[in-house]
Amino acid sequence: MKTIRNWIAFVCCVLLFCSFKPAGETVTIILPKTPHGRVAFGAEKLVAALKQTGYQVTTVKQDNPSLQKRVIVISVWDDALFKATAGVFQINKQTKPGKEGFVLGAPGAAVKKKTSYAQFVGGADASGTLYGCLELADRIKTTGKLPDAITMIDQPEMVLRGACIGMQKPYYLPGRTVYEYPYTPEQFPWFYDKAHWISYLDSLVENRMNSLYLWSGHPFASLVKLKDYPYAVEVDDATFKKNEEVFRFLTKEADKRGIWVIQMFYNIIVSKPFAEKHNIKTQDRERPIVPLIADYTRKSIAAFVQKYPNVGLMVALGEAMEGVGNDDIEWFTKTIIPGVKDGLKLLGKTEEPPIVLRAHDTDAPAVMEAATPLYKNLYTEAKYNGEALTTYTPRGPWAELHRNLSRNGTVQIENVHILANLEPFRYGSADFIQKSVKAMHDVHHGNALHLYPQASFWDWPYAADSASPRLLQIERDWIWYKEWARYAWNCRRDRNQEVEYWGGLLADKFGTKQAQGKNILTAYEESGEIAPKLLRRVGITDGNRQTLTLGMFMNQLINPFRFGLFTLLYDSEGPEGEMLIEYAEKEWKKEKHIGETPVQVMNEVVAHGNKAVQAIEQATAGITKEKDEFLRIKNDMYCYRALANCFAEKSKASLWVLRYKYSRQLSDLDSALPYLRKSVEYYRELADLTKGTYRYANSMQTAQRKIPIGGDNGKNKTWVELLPFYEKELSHFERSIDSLKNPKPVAATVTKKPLLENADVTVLSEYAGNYTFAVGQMMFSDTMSVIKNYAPELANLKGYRFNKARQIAAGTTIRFSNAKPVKVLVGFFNKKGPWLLGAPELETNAAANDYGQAETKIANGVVITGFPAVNIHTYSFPAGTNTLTLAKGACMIIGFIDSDQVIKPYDAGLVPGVTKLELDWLFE
Ligand code: ADA
Repeated sequence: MKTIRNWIAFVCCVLLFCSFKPAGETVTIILPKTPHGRVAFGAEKLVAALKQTGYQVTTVKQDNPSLQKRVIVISVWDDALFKATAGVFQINKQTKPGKEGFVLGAPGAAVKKKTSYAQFVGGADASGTLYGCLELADRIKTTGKLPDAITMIDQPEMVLRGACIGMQKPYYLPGRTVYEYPYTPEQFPWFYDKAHWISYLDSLVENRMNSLYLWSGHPFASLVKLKDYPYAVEVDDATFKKNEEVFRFLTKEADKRGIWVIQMFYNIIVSKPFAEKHNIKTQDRERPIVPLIADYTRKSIAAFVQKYPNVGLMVALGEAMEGVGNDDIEWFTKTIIPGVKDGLKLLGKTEEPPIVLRAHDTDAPAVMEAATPLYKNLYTEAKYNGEALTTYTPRGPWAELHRNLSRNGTVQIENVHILANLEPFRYGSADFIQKSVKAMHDVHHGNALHLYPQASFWDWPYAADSASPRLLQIERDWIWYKEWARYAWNCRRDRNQEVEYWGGLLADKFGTKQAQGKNILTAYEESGEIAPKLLRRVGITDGNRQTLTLGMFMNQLINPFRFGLFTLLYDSEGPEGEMLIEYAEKEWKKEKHIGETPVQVMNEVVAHGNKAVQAIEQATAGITKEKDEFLRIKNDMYCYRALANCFAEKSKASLWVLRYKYSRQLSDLDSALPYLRKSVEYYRELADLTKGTYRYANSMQTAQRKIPIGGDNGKNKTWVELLPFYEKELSHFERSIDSLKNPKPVAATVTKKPLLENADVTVLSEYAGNYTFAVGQMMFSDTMSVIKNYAPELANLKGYRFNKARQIAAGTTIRFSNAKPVKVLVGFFNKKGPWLLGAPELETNAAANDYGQAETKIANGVVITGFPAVNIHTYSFPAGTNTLTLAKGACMIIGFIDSDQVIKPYDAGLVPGVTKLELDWLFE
């Protein structure tokens, strides 16, 4: 790192303009006799820039050139051409730049006399030479002329600078589940479009990106055939051939541009035909490692490495495999690494291709410890701010994990994952992004970037705009890619110059003046603070379980724990500060506030929204190019303002409602009402602004989306669809206040919950007896803990007792048959502990809602001596014979109920020592 910075500090640039007119001037490009593909590609780009500017260009390939004419010598350090010419160009051979670096050199006096122009491009390696050519080409394009002389040395700061594409869809395919998308022309027509690839790869290289990640659950059955498992292939022969051809084309074209293709896959997923043949599930988190699947996976990897030796692999050890414990280590060290080594043996090679280990849903430091003695070329990767962009001041345990990986691995890659809080509006804050990249280095100690699309990850290559024909992400979100890439190359750039730089680019794009370009940048930077600040202060999760721009319900603001608050968001992914509930409590108790408060954030986001709108308005008059796109940016700024205002009003309403919890004064609820009304007005504005301009807010359109509301079957993805819910919430609140003011004989306050009744099931597997819900009952056969308190509606249920030690060692399985659909009530202890089973968590397990189990149905519903309080979730099963398999760890099987018994989610509040007033009924 330090060396890189020193090198960058070396960068020195002298730019003098030529006096002659380019038209008709001839320039000779001298290339090595047998140039590397990347060098030839760089030269092509340089030639194109020269021709575009009016030069006549001749290209020669020779290692010992005469330098009589106007020449540009292009070489790689230490090649014959370099040796023959470096001296003439006064290149100090000792000052070789680092990996991917380059030198642009001006001639010494002797050559200067003979030629009115000469220039030298020398790269530390082929990629460096390519980047040197691109640098020169950019300067020609900007000034319209060949610069007379440039001396410059430069190299990237981050060693990997990559973007990713999801081979995934917004919906599940019939009969399949998350991540399972075979590579076919029906699903991914763009994958077979070579022109699309070329323009994408060109945009990557233009941004000096050097890696491209393809994300898929199980790519192997679309790309390799195995002798032992011929039936595993899941595409027809013609498609298989096309896939081979496209993959080869892609890797070749990428390589030319200095881009390394990396195929990502999830574990343990098998192909659908493989699963059908063996009568197993395609993925099953609770399934232990079985020899058949291990063998199939190992052979798939070996065949892949053999066939595509220049493709790297990226592995998610979690998802579809339990996230912690020895299985991950076993799988990585005994299946994946051996698979890669087998492939190398088949190839007769010893040079190890890189393997990137994702820290997602696994104990990556432990896996690295076990794997490094076995394999040298390992990288690690972890999400920068979860599946969102929330801060450039990361901290806490998540930052510590990054530093740990950076200490112990080779290179730690910072993953800007799905931007669940930015979807779908445009994002272009150079300031936020530059600061984030600095934090990646300085706080996380990362030295590589893996960048997701700004929005619509699941809908590649399209953006969410309603525009027709559909907008392409790489075109719409050009500034997103450019900003990250520019700072991945070098984040230590002077801010004032950066404002000029981006202002200039924007002015150019929209055919306006520099001042207006800067206004557009201001609009991006002001709006760019809104979503990060909102999510980190009032959000439920950093995961794509929440779509922030669709808003939030009152209960999510005033009772976030009921919705499975993901605490990392608060302790790692933002500055220290307070949640609404904490702020309200402190206000009531007159305690000192700490750090960033929600009130402060709400004032700030409103100001950001106003400034963004003001800045974009100031830019409007001068726009002469790309007017439609400018109007879309403008609309996004108005959307952001409406969103910020809506959240601000709703937060004010929440604070009054939370005050009521302590004061019990109805006047506090009265005070909340106008704010809630105002928030609905702003939401209506947002719905109007997005009607006809956006197809959707979120691109993952499945039941995995939970906040503000379930996204089952592609529903609830637009603001127009959501508005009635918010209107209903408001009228419900109005009625609730009325009923409190005019109590009827039975006040419409907290209604008594109906008793839950046992469903008719026959349990076929072993368990250790039943218990009833009564104080003093034991729910584990090997532990003396007893029930201390429970939600009254559980009173009739028959619980199933298990041996806790066995649950911890082997998990919990219960097989049963039922004539009618049922739900199993499972209790999860609401604190994390090494031997406690964690509740289903969509942040780390995309299949965590397959049985409808993600949401807590009754929070704090049972209290047991010596244990944290219990949150109750339900798993739904159809009629028939079923098995519920839970991972290792202690949990409670509370009973079976008929599917049609509805449990309206709420917090029973049986937490010892906490004053509780149920407020949720006010809004739903
Ligand atoms: C979560 C998220 C998925 C995916 C995954 C991952 O499960 O819901 O959409 O992003 O993480 O691979 O990190």
